[in-house]
Amino acid sequence: MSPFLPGPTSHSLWERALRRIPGGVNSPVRAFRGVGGEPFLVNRAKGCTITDVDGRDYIDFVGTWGPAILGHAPQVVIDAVTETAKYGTSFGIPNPLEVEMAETICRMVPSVEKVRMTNSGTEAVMSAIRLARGATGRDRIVKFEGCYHGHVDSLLVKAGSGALTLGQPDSAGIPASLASLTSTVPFNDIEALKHVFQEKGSEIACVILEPVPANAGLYLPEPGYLEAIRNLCNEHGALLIFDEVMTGFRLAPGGAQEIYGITPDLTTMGKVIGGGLPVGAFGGRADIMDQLAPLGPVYQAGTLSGNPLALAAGLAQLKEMERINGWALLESIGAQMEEAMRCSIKGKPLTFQRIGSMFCLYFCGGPVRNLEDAKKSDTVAFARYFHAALREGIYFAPSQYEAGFLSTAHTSEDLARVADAIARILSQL
Ligand code: KE4
Repeated sequence: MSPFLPGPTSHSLWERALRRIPGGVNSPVRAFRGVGGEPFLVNRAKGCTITDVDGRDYIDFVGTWGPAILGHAPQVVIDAVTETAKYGTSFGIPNPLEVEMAETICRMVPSVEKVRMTNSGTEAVMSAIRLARGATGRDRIVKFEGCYHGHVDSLLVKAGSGALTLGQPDSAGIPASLASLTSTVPFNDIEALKHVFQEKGSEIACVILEPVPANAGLYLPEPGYLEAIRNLCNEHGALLIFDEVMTGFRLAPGGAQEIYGITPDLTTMGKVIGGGLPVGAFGGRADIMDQLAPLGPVYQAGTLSGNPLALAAGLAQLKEMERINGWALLESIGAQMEEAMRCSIKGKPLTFQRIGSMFCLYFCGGPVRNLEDAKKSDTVAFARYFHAALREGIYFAPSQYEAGFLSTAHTSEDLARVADAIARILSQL
């Protein structure tokens, strides 16, 4: 069935989805549980516009949760995937695109001396955690409240994103014995982290964090905080893992670590480097990465790891971002949005926070520095805002605890239209 011909309505498809897919969705955050109402189904997108199956257009500020940095269906990606697919979709044998992607990632992210591809961010994080444990011979992991690192057993502890939205930051199905090996601390509180290291420093294999936490909205590391974490890891022989699945290749060519000047031991990546196709990657110091099979004792594998279509899409996207200096454009677009949003929220109990092309409008006073602050948000008011925007053809992330994403496809005219709508909506909330 062509995605463009009139077909089943969004509602009828949703009814069918509910019968055969848990909660109607293949990922919980899509279910609108954080905002109420019935999700719509989309079967086409171009630039910054998504179109539901009933033909309604929306300006999209989710960008399929980060991959669509050039907007949806950029021609360079479509061409790369179409051309590559003519020669096969998967080989299970080393292919040239894997070499080119590895060299590209290592060039753009200097802390990454070697890298391995996976099929999702979760898989990248799961692998990095196992590698950290195998390389150090230690079992304990330290993570930060509200950070989300995919649905990895050891990390679904006080997690953000959908887990937080659904009020299940500690998932069922995870053995207490495993969760007990994960210590959590508040973000932007170096004393709390120092305390964990004082108590258990010799047990800690790694500290993993989103250098810019964007799964409880969006808040930023305070000056010196990331450096203090780096120093504590050095002092205690723990590895520092930056989860840059969302920030990587988006905030800068080299991600958040380029902006903040911190060198992690391992980095997890995803989203942008797949151009919208399934992808993840983890990489870092060669002496650690060489602990991986087939060289070393830490096993890790994947049938479709290094898939040629995903890598063709990701490489096309990275090359285009470099060709147009997309990061400078994203900063300009982000600054325009920030200026408009700040005008709209003046005098209201709202907080707008942004870095580059990632942002969050919190329905609480600010600044928002950590999960505790973020949870002060009025999620009922946020839900009203979300639906009012949707009625105006504007699609924000369906949860207060998610970040928004801009792309190079968002134009000044788009942002001006959105600013007018948001100003009107917020004045009426
Ligand atoms: P995936 O397994 O969903 O590809 O990546 C997991 C992941 C890892 N690390 C970070 C920092 C992430 O943000 C994510 C996934 N991001 C969410 C958005 N908050 C994906 C959306 C979803 O779960 O459907």
